[in-house]
Amino acid sequence: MTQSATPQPAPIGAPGAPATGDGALDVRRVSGALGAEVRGIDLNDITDAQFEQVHALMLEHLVLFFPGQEALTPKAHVAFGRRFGEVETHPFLPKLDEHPEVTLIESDKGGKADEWHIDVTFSPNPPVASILHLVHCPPVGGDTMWSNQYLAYETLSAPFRELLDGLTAVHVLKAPQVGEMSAEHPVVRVHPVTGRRSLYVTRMWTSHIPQLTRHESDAVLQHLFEHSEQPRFTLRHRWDVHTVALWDNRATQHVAINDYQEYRRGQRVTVLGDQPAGDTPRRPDYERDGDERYYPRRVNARAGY
Ligand SMILES: O=C(O)CCC(=O)C(=O)O
Repeated sequence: MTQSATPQPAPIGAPGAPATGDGALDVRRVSGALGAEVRGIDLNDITDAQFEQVHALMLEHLVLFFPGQEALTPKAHVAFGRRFGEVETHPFLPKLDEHPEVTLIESDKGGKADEWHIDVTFSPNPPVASILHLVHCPPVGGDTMWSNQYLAYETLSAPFRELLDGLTAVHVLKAPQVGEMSAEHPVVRVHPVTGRRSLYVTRMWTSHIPQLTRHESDAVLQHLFEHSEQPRFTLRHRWDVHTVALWDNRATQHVAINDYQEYRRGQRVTVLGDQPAGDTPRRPDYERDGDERYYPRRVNARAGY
């Protein structure tokens, strides 16, 4: 398994606040699978105690929505991200001139992330979290869905989980700006703070499982994609410009629904990553004998979310 030598940032500290709705924060779950709306906080000016609560809530609900944040400044957006760790300056997606840590996701520039994905898994250190502010919404449509990858893993049968626990997967980006990037991660990731296991493969980036034959890998991945995208694991968020979303990229996938024609613009701050941990692969890579049938089937040419 290819591993990066990049030093690991310390995991974000264990939650220091109650996980549900006390203090000044008003917390309401938004679906049975994941997600909560959090009121009573101004992201332009959050206290350390509020950050601790928000962090604990993110670990519990995986996706948080903060209504009433239309006045969020890019500076405060970046500062909020920095509370979780180092923030990314994206290597090639468009950014705000004054704040290069704010990545722009604009529909008229190809910014439609309309396939299920976990952010940037083609990197050895994928982001731990992202914070997205839709500053321009279409009148209708352009919703975003998230899926709970703990649930996706926990609802598989025990023998299948046991097989997956000992496998890795290769994630590939092919983009004109950077050529090809790839990374290998456990198929089942162990969250560095909660210790829970989640499925860590994704339709947009995962190419193959090197310990299996190509045909086995294709079949297993196709099943895992379909399994993890089931409505029962998801929430669907209808945007307005007042709401900011924060998600834990280690235990969720998401997709932006491409059902609109009008301009849509998101501003995203991304918190840089850790190296996904999981079990050591129990088998070596499958011997491919140079047979082209066994080469990875899926190589993507996408924007690089
Ligand atoms: O545009 C959206 O709703 C989601 C964007 C996205 O997929 C991302 O920021 O990774």
